[in-house]
Amino acid sequence: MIDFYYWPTPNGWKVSILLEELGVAYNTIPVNIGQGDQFKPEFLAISPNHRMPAIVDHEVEGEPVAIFESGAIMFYLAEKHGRFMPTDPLGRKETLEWLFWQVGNLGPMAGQYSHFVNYAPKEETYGHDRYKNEYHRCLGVLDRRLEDRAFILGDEYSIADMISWPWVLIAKAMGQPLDEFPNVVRWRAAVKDRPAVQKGVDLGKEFRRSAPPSEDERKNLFNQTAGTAEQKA
Ligand SMILES: N[C@@H](CCC(=O)N[C@@H](CS)C(=O)NCC(=O)O)C(=O)O
Repeated sequence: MIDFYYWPTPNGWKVSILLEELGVAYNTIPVNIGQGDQFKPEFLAISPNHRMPAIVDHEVEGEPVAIFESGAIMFYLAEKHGRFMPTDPLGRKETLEWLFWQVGNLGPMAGQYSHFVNYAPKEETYGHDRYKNEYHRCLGVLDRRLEDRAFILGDEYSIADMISWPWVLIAKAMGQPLDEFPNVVRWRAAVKDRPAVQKGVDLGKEFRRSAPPSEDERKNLFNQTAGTAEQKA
């Protein structure tokens, strides 16, 4: 059994989608990031960067294995189950390139853009425009990659698609139309059609935010410093 530390956000969906695609048994442990669960010492022992998603794999020889960072989790699970990732050295290299691209580019740029769209004072335009442009640039990279491929790695759907898709799913909600990225539009629809993807995105939907964050939630989510985890412990 896998313990899955999760909250329904694009970063959480990457792993819920993969777990659903694999059809493995998992036990969801909600990490309410608005309430500050990400700073609890027991969670930090699993995820030292106080971010979800994280997993603990109990189906191993010896002590259970804790894994944090979505890219590492997805690589670990794909390798363990021998699915959704090529096995030849060049194919593995390409998988790693696109996983690193997502966690180092598309994810953070979209995440910061979302922050400026949803939470920053409206007069703050420098940060908003900086991340809007970077997100736009990443969509262009993805569109070019998909020009002559059905999926990011080629003909086969893989963890590279699962990790990138959630941050493209929410493009329109963030005010970024996709019309100028026709290959991304085609790919986004093909991935969305998969029943496991729908199940992954629906996981914990009852916890999704329906209103702007309260003052307490803003205190937990924003203005974090190196001392925050200590103060909360
Ligand atoms: N690079 C990390 C990013 C994870 C991340 O940023 N998770 C957010 C939710 S989308 C989180 O846990 N936020 C808690 C906080 O901001 O305090 C990954 O890909 O796993």
